[in-house]
Amino acid sequence: MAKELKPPQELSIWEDAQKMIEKARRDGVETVWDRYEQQSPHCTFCELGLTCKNCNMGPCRISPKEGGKMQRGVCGADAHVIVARNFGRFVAGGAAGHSDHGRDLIEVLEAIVEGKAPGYQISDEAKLRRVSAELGINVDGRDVMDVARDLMDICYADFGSRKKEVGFTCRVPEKRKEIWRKLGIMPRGVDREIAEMMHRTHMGCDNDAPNTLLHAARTSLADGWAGSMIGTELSDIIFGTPAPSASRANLGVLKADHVNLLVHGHNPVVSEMVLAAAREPEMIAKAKAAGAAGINIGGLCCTGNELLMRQGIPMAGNHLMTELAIVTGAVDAMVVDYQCIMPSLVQTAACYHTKFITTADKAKFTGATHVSFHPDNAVKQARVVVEMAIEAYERRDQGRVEIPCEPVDITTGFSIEALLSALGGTLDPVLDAVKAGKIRGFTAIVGCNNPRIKHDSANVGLAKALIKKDILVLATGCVTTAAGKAGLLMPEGASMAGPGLQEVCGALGIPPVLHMGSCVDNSRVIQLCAAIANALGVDISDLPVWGASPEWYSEKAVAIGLYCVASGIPVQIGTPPHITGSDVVTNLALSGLEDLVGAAFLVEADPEKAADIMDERIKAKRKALGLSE
Ligand code: NFS
Repeated sequence: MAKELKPPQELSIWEDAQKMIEKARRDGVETVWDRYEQQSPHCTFCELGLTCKNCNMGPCRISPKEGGKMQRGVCGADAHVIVARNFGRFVAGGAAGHSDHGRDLIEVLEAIVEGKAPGYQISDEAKLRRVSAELGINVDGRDVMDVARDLMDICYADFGSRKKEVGFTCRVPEKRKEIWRKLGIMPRGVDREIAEMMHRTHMGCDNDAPNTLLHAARTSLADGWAGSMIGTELSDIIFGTPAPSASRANLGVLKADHVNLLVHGHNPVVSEMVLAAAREPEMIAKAKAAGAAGINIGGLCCTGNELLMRQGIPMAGNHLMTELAIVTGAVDAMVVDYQCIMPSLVQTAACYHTKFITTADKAKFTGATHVSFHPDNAVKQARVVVEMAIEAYERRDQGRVEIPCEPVDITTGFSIEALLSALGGTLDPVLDAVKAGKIRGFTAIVGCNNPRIKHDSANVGLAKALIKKDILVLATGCVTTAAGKAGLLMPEGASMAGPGLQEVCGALGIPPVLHMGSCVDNSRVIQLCAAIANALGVDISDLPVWGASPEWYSEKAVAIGLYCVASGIPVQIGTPPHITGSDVVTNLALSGLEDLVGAAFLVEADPEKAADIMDERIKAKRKALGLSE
């Protein structure tokens, strides 16, 4: 029997989402919330992490309490081993996603160096030289392409097995590296740690849950300090380092009289080229010839964040808005690369005139139109994509179009470089504000949406609760659009902050929530924490900082959470991963890691309660640093 539909007001806090959920129901279009209801209640064994499909003696599902005695899988694995193995592979999946994205940027850099990437270039030569010098490359007086070639080699080597430590650990405080070395979790090479995790979790290998968990930490560190960091740094070098700029957000960024082309996915390698093609006079003329006023590019999810940070392109929405964007009837084409792209989008697009276009050979969708992108053909393929959008526009039924609201203003572009330059070249003004207690601490709120949680309620709730306590919030990924729609990415949003943060925002003209980029750009967050720790001569775990992912859903989010924790940054999450079937693994995550790496996870769904707990720790950390309240 069909379950009763929940009112849209219970599913999302946003008017644009609520209206489009209603329209989807009117149009007979299924959404993620419908499928979530159909899947509920979820399998308890799976929720607890107590199912194993790693071999063909199974699948097994075990009950830890059956008859008072621990059940075991056919191989003999107990709950702790099964949970740890599953969790380890989950982290490896996330680390692989970010890092393979990073590798794609190395390949673009390589193609640039070899002159085989028309349309791509070194946009920030100063950053190329700065980052290369940090990694020990001689940059003085050398040709830019020679330096780029050396950087490319070093980055490729970070994926391999020849190193004892990945390159960017040069940014990590010495005390932290000592902890990693002592625990045997110093990241050596991205592919190596991921492959070793797959090996360890094969039947009959690592059958000691804490040992598996430590390797999960190592794998995540390879993501944060290598795969993701390479992704961020090379994106800045190739496409430009973000600087503060103004933009807009929500479904109101769609324009009824324009060709609307949404970019979705993660890697700027595709979306930057599509944007460049859409700006070509020839393409604009074609759009006008088709009766449109112009071509409007909007962003979704993290590739949206990438274009927002560097090009000021407006954000149409975050993860749970991707289907609803198409439901407006105004999206002529959605072009995607990889990650966080719901397979359902093919069906959603088929309900309208929307052309759904895939671009990555490693992420094809049955039923989509595939336009294969590579560094050597990207310029040409981007034009093909834009032309498809224009053609689709001609088929658009304006009678089905409903753009549900007006866009809101946001500011973006707070890379570390931009922050430093806004502060006069040094972190001192921020450190002084921290010492004076005007900024009591920092929290990076990162990640996703999840239909388990009312869309954006926790992302926005936590951000508001923290800024009220004079805790400066950094936003990345899908939290960006949430914070933006709530008015928190504008300097005026500081009126919602506590008096200290209000004063700092007023003096510097910044919002209480700073947009630092995509999820890969969480590498900026750990780099910033490391820089602050180094400036104060302490470890990262001594700082009054938190990470948070109130509405996380993805493997990548867990990899981020774990690399933050392993780097000494405690992390709040709204829902637990599938580990609660093992008390050994759960206790390690919630408290045991504190003893090992000086930080652990907090699972608290209520934003106000979470903010209170986070505040207590910030108080304690401030006190330990000798800072007053
Ligand atoms: Ni991050 Fe980006 Fe969004 Fe979550 Fe997905 S887009 S990498 S995983 S859902 S923030």
